[in-house]
Amino acid sequence: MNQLAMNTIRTPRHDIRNASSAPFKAKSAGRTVIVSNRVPSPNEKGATAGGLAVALADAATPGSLWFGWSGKRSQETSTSAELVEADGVTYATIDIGERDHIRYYNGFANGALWPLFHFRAGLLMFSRPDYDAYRKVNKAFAAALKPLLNPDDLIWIHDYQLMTMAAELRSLGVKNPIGFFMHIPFVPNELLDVLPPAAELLAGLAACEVVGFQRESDVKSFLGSAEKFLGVDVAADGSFAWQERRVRAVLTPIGIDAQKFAKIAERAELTGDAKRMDESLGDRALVLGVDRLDYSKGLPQRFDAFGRLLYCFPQHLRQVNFLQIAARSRQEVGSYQTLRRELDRRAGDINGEFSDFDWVPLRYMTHAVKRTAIAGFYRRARVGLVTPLRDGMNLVAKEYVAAQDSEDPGVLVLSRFAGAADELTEALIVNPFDADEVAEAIHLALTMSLEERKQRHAALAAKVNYTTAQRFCETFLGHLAKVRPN
Ligand code: GDG
Repeated sequence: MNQLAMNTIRTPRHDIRNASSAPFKAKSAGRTVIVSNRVPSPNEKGATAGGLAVALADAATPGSLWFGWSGKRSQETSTSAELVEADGVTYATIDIGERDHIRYYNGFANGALWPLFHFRAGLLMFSRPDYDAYRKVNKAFAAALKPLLNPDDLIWIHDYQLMTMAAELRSLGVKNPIGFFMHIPFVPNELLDVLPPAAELLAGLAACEVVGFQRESDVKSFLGSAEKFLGVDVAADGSFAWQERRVRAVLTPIGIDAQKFAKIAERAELTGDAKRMDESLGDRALVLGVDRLDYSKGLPQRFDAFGRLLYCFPQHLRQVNFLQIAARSRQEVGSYQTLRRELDRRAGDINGEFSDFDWVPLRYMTHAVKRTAIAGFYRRARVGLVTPLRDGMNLVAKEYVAAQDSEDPGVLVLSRFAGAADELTEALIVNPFDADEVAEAIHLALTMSLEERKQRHAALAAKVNYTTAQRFCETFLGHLAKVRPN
């Protein structure tokens, strides 16, 4: 591929002087129409577990429309939406049929796309009926959205569950600018090749004018795959011609509302949850992991690394507690059930090996915790362990940095396979497959001087305060607003 094709559009990074705090309004007369698999209920906007809903709360400004699945499974997939308005935002949702949902969501999206796009081809379960249901649901989404559209709307589709929706909208005659943002990694064409409908999925994305990614390597993989499967020529600016439009790949890493999160964390120190945590820890240091229970997050490897810490650095015995919050997700998918059993076993092994009658090193829970409590735990934690085997971005890493007390901050240990590692270079960057390397990083974090902790944290906080959720929305929609109608 043309080397210059890598020069994709980039936001100048980390200049916090230019970070605006005013709510974003796309420079277009039309509305922003957000499309995502799940639509948060209006009352819990921004409060749900899961990165996408949290980050998109900023794009759902008054006047916008948020379209997607209601969360309800019905007899059949509906093709007309129910509308609810709250705070000036219209939430439009459809129900998905029970059987379609099992095949579309558990089957193709989470049984085939999720593992493959996290570089786990060995876990991929492809079946033609699952893929047919995926196409059917994407088509139903398009059919239900079309009557709600105005000609000057900007349509912004999110994530791997909806890769063919833009193509369905085009075949219904929709001419509006369409953008797509991929929250998870994109794989090199050699890996994508194992997926039978690879070319159709790419054609689905190529029905958009703007396709956004978390990392430079994702942009590169997408463009390389477009060359291979669609036979296009990629130009120096990272764009290519496909059917009657130009498709542009852009780098728009996602972020959080760091200032708001910092305030939540500060206030959380005063809550009952924080006090209970303090009492239970005493003088011991807290090492913390917060993840959905997902094999991409590297939890078995993380448990092993903690075991290696206790074995190789016995000075930490009785001085440290590792809390892993691993909220259950996708429990209908077999590989998630297997992971849960595996973690139960490893947690038992570690606690059996190292516990004393009055000290248990590893606390492991699989139910979700309130967002405020999590913010307070981040602030209390001397070490934030974010060690996914592969992750689009990982917002937990950014939340952990935002939650710290800048006068006595904790240390982030971060996998180099998380998108966040491209930006958060002052974290202790590790290879999560190497338990000893991660154990050494935890040891270093636990023994790091206050001065070094403050230096690292100041640099990280500046970045997290720059690449915010708002800037992410602003940058992506800015690209989309520039698209000229066909
Ligand atoms: C996808 C991509 C990308 C976690 N446990 C609880 C809880 N959480 C919250 C965290 C954080 C969010 O969920 C998780 O966000 P991540 O970014 O870490 O991960 P994914 O859900 O896999 O998100 C990812 C993201 O999309 C955005 O583009 O960064 O790479 O995989 O906000 O705090 N929240 C509550 N209770 C929990 O127990 N309330």
